[in-house]
Amino acid sequence: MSSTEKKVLLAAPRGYCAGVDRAVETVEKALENYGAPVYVRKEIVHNRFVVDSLRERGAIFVEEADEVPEGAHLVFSAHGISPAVRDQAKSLNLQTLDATCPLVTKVHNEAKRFDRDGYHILLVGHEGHEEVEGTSGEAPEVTHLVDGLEGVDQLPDYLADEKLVWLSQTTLSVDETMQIVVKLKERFPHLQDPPSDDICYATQNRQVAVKAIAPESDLFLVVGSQNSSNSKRMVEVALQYGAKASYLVDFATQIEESWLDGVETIGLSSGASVPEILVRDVLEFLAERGFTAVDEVTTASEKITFALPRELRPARTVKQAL
Ligand code: 0CJ
Ligand code: F3S
Repeated sequence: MSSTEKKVLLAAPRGYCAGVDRAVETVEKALENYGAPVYVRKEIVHNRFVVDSLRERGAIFVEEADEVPEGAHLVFSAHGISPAVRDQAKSLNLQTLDATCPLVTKVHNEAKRFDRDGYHILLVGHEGHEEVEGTSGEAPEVTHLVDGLEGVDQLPDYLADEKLVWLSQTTLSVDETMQIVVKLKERFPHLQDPPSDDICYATQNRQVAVKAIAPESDLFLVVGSQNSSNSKRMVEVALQYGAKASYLVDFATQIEESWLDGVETIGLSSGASVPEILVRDVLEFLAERGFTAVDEVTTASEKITFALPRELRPARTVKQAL
């Protein structure tokens, strides 16, 4: 084999996680069962192609529940909602379907429990992200956002006898979060760890796969949207682990020809909200430019699936006793 062969190293796992699969199917099934339109609060997942495709099939995306006609069906997005949003939808008599990822709900439950037990919660996450808004809303009085390393300096002084725990958004950089926690513990040595990882399995697995490929990559492409936290983190991780350049693209058509100048090895992956068809389009685009060899690099296998919201599960057939 020539040492100058152009090739693609394709990361696995990549693309849809179990929570996204469930959220997208929730909207699809709702359209099928109830007919269009079905309303969705915020983007069901942070992916342009997914949102546009569902819109074409009759989903109407709104910012808030008060934009939805009384009695209509409203789906809550994968990123979760605060109790205030749930209450508002109820008061408006909407028929709600909750597509919040169960791994986000797990963090909500931790926040509720620590609030009940008298803790202050330091929530590591990105300001303005819907997931952080939802989780903070579970315990607004005691939750303090820590956005990046600088966020640590902005916190008030907590006394040593005040109970303190950190939780996080599910889609952060694992390495950056650990750096933030180290800094938090320097300031607050009595800070407690969460009972289990809040950064979800899918976010972690996608970052591990990027780390395996990045050192060999002249260019690392991540398919994903600009507002997708987990996809953006993958670009950062690729650069930190040695990729010479890295870009986030929604579509193959956004790849600039100049990015390929002098490039032999391209790393390729996709965020947790990205359908595989978009990766296939990128592979086709690259093959047309001589990158025909594709090696898949697998660092984990994912088997996890989540059941649909109860309202959309097929009715159970009860066996008649003989
Ligand atoms: O927060 C989540 C439940 C992740 C959903 C999947 O990814 P995406 O791109 O919709 O959202 P993030 O911006 O949180 O990565
Ligand atoms: Fe859930 Fe993680 Fe996906 S929190 S929606 S499994 S990125």
